[in-house]
Amino acid sequence: MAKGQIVAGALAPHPPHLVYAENPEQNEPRSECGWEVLRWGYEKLRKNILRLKPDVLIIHSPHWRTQRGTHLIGVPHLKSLSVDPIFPHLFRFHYDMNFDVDLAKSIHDEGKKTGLDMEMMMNPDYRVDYGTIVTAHMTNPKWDLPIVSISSNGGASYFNMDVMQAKMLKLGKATRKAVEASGKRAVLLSSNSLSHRHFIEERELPEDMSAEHVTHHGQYLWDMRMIDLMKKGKTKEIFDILPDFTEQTIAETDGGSLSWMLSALEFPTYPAEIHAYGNVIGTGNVIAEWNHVNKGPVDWGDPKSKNVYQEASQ
Ligand code: 2X7
Ligand code: FE2
Repeated sequence: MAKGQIVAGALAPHPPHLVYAENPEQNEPRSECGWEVLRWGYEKLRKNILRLKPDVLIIHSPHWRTQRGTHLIGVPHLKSLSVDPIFPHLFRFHYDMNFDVDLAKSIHDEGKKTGLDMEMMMNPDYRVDYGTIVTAHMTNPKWDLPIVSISSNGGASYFNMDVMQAKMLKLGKATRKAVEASGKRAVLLSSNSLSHRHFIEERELPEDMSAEHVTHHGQYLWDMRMIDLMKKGKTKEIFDILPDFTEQTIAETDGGSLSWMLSALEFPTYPAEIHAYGNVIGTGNVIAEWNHVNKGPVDWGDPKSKNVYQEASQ
């Protein structure tokens, strides 16, 4: 069996507004439009990573928070209704999802070997969190790839960010080992926004884009600093400033999704491709891709980029 590989990683945020604005048949509420820049960014991300012919999407979500340890969905199929607790008028999504339980179990086993507290989630009536669903839908609206769903862990609030980061370093390594042993091509998705100060009131029409902007300039500066580091390939520096960033922007990076992904990608030093930046109810969101086969943004005029995709189709 050929060695498996992580073909890409992406920062793939999950504001339910993006699904609402797309009007897929699975979501009950209807919208007129909204948050186009981010939605067009997802279109570009999708095009690039699906062309890499992945076998599986691995999603780490801050909205599945397990206080003790890391859990992975261990049942092959789940179908139900997901309602966003804060935006139930935007997100009532009928999901029907398949999970790659073999790969989830291998990540679980590899994590255990490194001393992490790991658990397989075996409840057949479990309700999947909206973070995982939004990221999965926006990345692959055809839903034709299985998912590995990984919980985030409460280490940052029980202890501190350093404890959480140390755990995510290990979880990233465990994920990489498991993917390599699986023979599969995996895309890693870190499901989180950047700056996370919400407005506390919503416009009557949620998709009224004349009201959408970052909560305040200080938050914007933090977002731009993070994006600049992504573009320069300085992912170790991102990891190092994450505790400060998280505190100053009350970001959901305290859940560890971004730290996990950067560790699994072995802290890329090549530039990420920034597909979009945009605000959702005041929060900052970036769609960023680390093309791990091309080792940098895809340039369609460059034969090296084309080869990456040709190899994937063979
Ligand atoms: O969970 C979220 C989020 N991360 C960002 C914006 C709006 C809603 O929900
Ligand atoms: Fe969130």
